[in-house]
Amino acid sequence: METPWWKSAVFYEIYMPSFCDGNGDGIGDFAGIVSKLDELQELGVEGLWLTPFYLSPKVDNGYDIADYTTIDPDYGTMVDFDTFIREAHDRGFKVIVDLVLNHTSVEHPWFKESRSSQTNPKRDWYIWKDPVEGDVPNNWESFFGGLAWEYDESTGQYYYHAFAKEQVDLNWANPDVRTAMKEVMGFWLDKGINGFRLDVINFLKVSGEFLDNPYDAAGEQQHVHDKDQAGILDAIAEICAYVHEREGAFMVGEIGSEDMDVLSRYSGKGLLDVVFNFNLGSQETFSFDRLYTELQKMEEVHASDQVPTLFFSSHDMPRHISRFGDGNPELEEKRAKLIATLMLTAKGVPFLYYGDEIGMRDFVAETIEDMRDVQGLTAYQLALANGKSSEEALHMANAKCRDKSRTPMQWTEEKFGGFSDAEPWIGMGPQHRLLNVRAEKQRPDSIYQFYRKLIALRRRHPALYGGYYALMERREDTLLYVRRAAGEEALVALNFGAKTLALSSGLRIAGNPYLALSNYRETAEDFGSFILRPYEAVVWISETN
Ligand code: ISL
Ligand code: CA
Repeated sequence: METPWWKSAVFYEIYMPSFCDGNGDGIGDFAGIVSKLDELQELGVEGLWLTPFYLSPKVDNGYDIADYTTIDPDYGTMVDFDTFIREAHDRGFKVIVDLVLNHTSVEHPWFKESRSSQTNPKRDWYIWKDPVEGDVPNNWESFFGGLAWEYDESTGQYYYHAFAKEQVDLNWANPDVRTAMKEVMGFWLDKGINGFRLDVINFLKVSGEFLDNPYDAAGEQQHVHDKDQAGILDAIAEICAYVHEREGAFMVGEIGSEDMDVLSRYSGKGLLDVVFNFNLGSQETFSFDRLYTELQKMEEVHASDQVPTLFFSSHDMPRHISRFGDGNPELEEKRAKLIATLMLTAKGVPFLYYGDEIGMRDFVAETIEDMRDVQGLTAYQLALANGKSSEEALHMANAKCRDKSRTPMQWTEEKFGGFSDAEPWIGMGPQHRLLNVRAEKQRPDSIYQFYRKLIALRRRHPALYGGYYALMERREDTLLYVRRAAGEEALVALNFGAKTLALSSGLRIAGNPYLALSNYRETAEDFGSFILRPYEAVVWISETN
């Protein structure tokens, strides 16, 4: 059987409103993306993941869909979408679209019908419950803060929402919901897309008993009854069977779980192709021990037919360069290149987040008026309701706010970064006049140039994406692994520590290895006496026949 395309692809996440504005209204769109496809080709990525672009009131930037088969006018028209797909395919890209199957917007016609009366045929498409002793049905909390139940005056029941109250959870126990969603998936597959990124796919089912969730010692609610429920795999298998009928269609599921055993249930034969594992890349500050432990767990748990995912930033996470940063730009760049090398050469499917290739830094809202994210704004309102001052509330909101990594892509040193001629919908990221594609193309040792070289190297060497992988060992804060494919072997050494290490003793690689990549300018090219300087990343490759 031919190896599926996604096993060798480098994916690139495009956050729709922030990539490129083609019509000058300050919001990214399809025309803008089309104008940057040559740039993406130059970078070398192959898979494009687009965040939701469907009709939406955008309470949660499109993760609240009001019509699954209409393009939101902010992003263009269906003609613009078709043009994008054609232009992307012409350049050899594969496109995956982000689909939110767990919930719809309150403005979706299905929900409007559902809420119109208790006897409406679509009532059961959502999760409605009677009040219990005049109050909410149980203690389930929303992931954005506050309770997950909203009372509907006109019909006297509560509806369930795992996220914002404008994002209503569908009832996946109802077979009509499944059928409707399969039709939606078929619609986009017919349009020529190559797969789906499935939002919060482990949330599709909630416990039918609606028991209260427990709390941990710190008073945090444990989501025991509202995700990863019995029967969830049947629902996922049903949609996977439907999608996989199409040649080469790829499915990546977003699963938020710290438990690798839970995670690994969702992918494999008849299920999702891969799932996002947040545990590797989402640490708040950098810890080599934690990184090493997570890589080991990934090795142990993933069965041979399972492929992990590798990512360190996304539209829900602060950027890793800021998160792991210490204010020293030179070290931050070195560490970003280390992370890049790990993402692109360890075992797994890499997902690069737009802007990470130029070292874009996090944005922090200075006033509440600058804040856009519903999670941040909800935290602000809850803090005020709890008697906090507006200053304290802003501080607490910023801790939750996901705007940090959602600022406009920085193409040039211009006022709005070459993203738009008009004021963008969200503030510009820090230092955008310095950190931009144009400037980084001119600097030979920029993060951008490093990514470009790394991606090209990976494309030339199957050992770096396929075949054998062994997490060898750690020496101090250095990570070592070997990769092997027919006719070639690679050794990757990543020094996440500040100490210089002499490494040659005891390290073995077949053939005559040559230095294929380093994040230092001058590196000794003799494997026999090889030394790893602070924060150095190197890739040695040798031909073995
Ligand atoms: O559930 C979590 C942890 O167990 C969360 O981290 C959750 O996985 C995450 O918030 C889900 O994100 C996705 O769905 C949201 C949307 O706001 C995000 O942007 C999206 O990536 C609701 O659709
Ligand atoms: Ca626009």
